[in-house]
Amino acid sequence: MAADIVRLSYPASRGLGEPIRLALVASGIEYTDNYLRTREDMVKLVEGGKLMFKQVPLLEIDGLNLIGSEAILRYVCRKGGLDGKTDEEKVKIDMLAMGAKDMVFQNVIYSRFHEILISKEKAEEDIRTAIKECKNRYLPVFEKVLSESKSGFFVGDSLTMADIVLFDALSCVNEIPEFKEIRLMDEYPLCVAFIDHFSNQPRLKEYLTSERRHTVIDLEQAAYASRVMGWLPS
Ligand SMILES: N[C@@H](CCC(=O)N[C@@H](CS)C(=O)NCC(=O)O)C(=O)O
Repeated sequence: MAADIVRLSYPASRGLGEPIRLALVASGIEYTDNYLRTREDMVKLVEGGKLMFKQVPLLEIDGLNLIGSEAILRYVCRKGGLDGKTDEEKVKIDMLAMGAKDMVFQNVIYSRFHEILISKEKAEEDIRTAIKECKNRYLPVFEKVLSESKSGFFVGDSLTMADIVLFDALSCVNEIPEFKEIRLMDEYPLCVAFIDHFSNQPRLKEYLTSERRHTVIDLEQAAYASRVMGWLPS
């Protein structure tokens, strides 16, 4: 592959790939998606030797094979100048990004996989926990940080990695049917306004309204990703 080609290998879903896609778009870095559609695609990639721990996402960029979603995201954000201007900004970005990721991955996104791989009861328990955690631990904090922001962004006066990971997490919470049903986000108007603010940023607006933007995870996507990863038989 030519050294100037940037290519992201991941299933055709948001997952751990989406913040990387958003960071590439926000940084103005052109890339192609190498969607893993089948188990064979994943096995071929593993056998190709580019995946340090036999896991995706993989970003091929600058002649490097980058793995680890957080390492990749930081690399892209550094290239795009989205990594904060001072040490204080950088550590705030990391802290907020960690909270945002914990909010959605531990219970919300895993619930879809648990429904397929474990049971519906486990998935329902995940969602109950997720609602409690969102209300008691995460969303009030994000709302407060935004109430103190003069720029409309989470850290400093311009878009950073914190906004990318927060957007990924908040848009997931905003779109998940169980959360919509109880109108969870109505209690956090600044978080809702942030989703809109982020969606209207240059370059991101075009991406988010294009067919390249995947829908929020559902059971069908979880089953597809599970087959690609080998957690379910093909
Ligand atoms: N810590 C890694 C986790 C990556 C990961 O679990 N990737 C999954 C897909 S979402 C995978 O490739 N699983 C295949 C396997 O574990 O064999 C990261 O953040 O990139």
